[in-house]
Amino acid sequence: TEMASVAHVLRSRFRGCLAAAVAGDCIGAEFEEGRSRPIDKILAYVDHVNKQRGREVAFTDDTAMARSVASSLIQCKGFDARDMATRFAKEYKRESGRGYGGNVITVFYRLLEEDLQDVFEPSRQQFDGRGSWGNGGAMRVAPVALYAYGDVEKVKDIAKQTAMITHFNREGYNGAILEALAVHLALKQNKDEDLNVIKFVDTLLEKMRIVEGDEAGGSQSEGPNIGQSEDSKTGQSEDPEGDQSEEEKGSKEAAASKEASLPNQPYCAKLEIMKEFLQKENVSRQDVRDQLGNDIKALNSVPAAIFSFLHCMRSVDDIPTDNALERTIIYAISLGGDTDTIATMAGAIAGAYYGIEYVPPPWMKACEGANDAVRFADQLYCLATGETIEK
Ligand code: R7I
Ligand code: MG
Ligand code: MG
Ligand code: MG
Repeated sequence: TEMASVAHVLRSRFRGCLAAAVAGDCIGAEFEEGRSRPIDKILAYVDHVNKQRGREVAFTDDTAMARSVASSLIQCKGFDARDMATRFAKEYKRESGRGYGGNVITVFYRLLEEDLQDVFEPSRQQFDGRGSWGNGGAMRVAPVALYAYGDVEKVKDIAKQTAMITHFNREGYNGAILEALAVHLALKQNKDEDLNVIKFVDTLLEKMRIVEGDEAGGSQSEGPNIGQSEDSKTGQSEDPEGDQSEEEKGSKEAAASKEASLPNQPYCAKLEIMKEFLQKENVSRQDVRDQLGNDIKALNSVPAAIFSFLHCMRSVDDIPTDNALERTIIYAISLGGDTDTIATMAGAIAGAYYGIEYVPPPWMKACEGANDAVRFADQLYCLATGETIEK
């Protein structure tokens, strides 16, 4: 029946979301923290992944934490901050070598203390009370968009809370909200119509104006950028391209002026830039890196992930595949910088739109945790829709 097929499509999109997020992390990890990568190297690596027989490509902290988000929501049938926090910390203790962010591990140790009263306290203490602006809250948020599928306010609320367990900085948790909204919006798109990329960004802008407006001038809006270039793992100070042309300098200035015109609304500023890019015939990867960013800050990676999805709805000259989900992940990696994280976030959005049929079967085989992701997706689907799945 028609109802059954609608349900089938939605379930495929839940599965696609979490499985493509895993694939983006696993494949992107090969290139993490690298300078921009020649596309040939990435295509060759994807070829190599496709030929893995029985050997796994490992996931990193991005997936490890997303699994904790999913299993906590499933086991608690809802958001429970303490349960989720404990899962994060125990998972870190179990496998600490997954490539976690440099400072978040301090939070994990404190979360394991038995006399901890407030689960948000360790996160609040990070970076002299400013909280982390890293992308660790955003990278793991996709299961929230699935769980809260029926209610966009719940998507925002739970996304913020899950992020705040480790990322108390406004830029840190607002990045998680934006990523969750993008996954949710992708899930909700009617695939019988062509996706209007400008409308997609406008919808996000409308929502982020409220998110960032609510807090404009709030106590946390000052100071999160202090010290970023010294401490950031992949800060723009180590510019891969070395000497810049006048044009590139101009493009960085353009981004800076957008941000200046929207004070306290840095994500809205990035979405405005994204809209301009999507209206252009050609956008260079260097422009994307300069103006949207590609590093470990949530503000410099969530926009790049969303852009990757929208840009790759159409063919991309140097990425020879007809599969738009595969193209999205390869393109996200080709931006360089924090590749596992940008690719996992782009993958989650693309998977939510295209569905599991678009995740290449060799990736499902090779990527560690891809099949677990399908199980988590089915369980979240049941919770979100109240349906049961016959095996
Ligand atoms: O955000 P987080 O979980 O790291 C996620 C990243 C992803 O790329 C993963 O794939 C993994 O590689 O790590 O971890 P945090 O430790 O909270 O933040 C990451 C880094 O961002 C920190 O180690 C700092 O270098 C930097 N950082 C800050 N630096 C100065 N001031 C984050 N917040 C601040 C800050 O407020
Ligand atoms: Mg990682
Ligand atoms: Mg890392
Ligand atoms: Mg990363």
